[in-house]
Amino acid sequence: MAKLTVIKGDITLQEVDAIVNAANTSLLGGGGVDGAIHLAAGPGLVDACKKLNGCATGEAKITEGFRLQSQYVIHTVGPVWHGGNDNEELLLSNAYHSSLSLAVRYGVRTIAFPNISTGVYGFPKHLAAQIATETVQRFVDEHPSAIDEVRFVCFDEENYNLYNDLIA
Ligand code: AR6
Repeated sequence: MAKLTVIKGDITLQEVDAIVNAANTSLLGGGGVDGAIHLAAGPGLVDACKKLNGCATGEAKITEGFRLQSQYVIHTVGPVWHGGNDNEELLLSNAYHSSLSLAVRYGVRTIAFPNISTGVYGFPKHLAAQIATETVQRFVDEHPSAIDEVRFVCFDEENYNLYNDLIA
């Protein structure tokens, strides 16, 4: 059974099979964690992304990790928070679920997630952490031997505390 773990840190430094990027629908880079991942991976990453034809919100696509420690980057797109009546909760859950499904298809056994949508996309952090942990727990329960570790990499103290409380 997979372990769910929580750390405070930088996702670009994680030694896991795949890291997940909180991208936008163009997949051509941006700020926040997306900018950090592209910077660390080097220009090969954007070249690979250009071939993917973008990504819909809640879906996921995969590339190599280029200069990263991780073999793969899974690019997903979380929803922009518009107040909660625009299907945001389901779309955020879908982003986690799609990323995990793709990971399993590529034989990924260890995967690290950032706190998708909780930066510039404005999703309330507590609700996002609940959705993330519930979606991941349900997935690993349904795929008990597929994944060894799902690591939530929190960049800010507030998310770190929220995840620690939920995982404990
Ligand atoms: N490692 C881990 N987490 C990080 C890092 C890092 N190096 N840097 C930031 N975070 P955001 P979103 C956290 O804004 O809300 C981009 O421009 C950050 O503290 O990166 O999904 C894309 O291109 C926050 O908790 O992503 C899209 O246009 C979390 O990552 C848009 O932002 C997500 O914040 C996506 O917005």
